[in-house]
Amino acid sequence: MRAYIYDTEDTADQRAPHDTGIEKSVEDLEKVGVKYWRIEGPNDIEQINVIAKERQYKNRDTIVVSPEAMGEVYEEKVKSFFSEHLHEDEEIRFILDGSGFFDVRDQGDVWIRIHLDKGDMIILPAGIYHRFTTDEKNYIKAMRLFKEDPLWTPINRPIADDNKYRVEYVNSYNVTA
Ligand code: KMT
Ligand code: NI
Repeated sequence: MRAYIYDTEDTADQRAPHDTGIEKSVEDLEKVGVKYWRIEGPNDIEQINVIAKERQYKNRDTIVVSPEAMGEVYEEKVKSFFSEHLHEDEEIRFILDGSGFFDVRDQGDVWIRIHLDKGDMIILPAGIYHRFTTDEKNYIKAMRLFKEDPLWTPINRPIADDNKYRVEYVNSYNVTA
């Protein structure tokens, strides 16, 4: 995992690093409610099972985002994952293989780019604005865990600004936007 401020001036493809070189720490991520774990070794799935049980995740699936797995809809899918949105429930991902970027808004509405690869696990809190993209390797395999079905649907910005989960999030994390 590596997190840094995303360079919005850089007009390269969304999958390019957009790296300002300004580093962000795990503590910086915690300040906006993002949780991060490194889960390695032969009992990785058992560790996931413990977290899933504690946090009451009932369902899970595995998604592969790549041109090989998705065929001609790959580019379209990657663009849709990159539209800024929130969820009414946590978004939890465990990276099984490959790599990709989760971008999250900080308290001042600045994009933090989080590069994840195999063994990284992340939880984005309900109500945080974020987006996802593969990186230039165009391959990620991830486990997605779900609590409740409808709460997992993406709600795009700015429609979500008045959403009660957004308002709760803004109030709990001192977010200005
Ligand atoms: C998301 O939330 O955008 C996704 O699930 C994308 C695939 S998970 C790496
Ligand atoms: Ni999402």
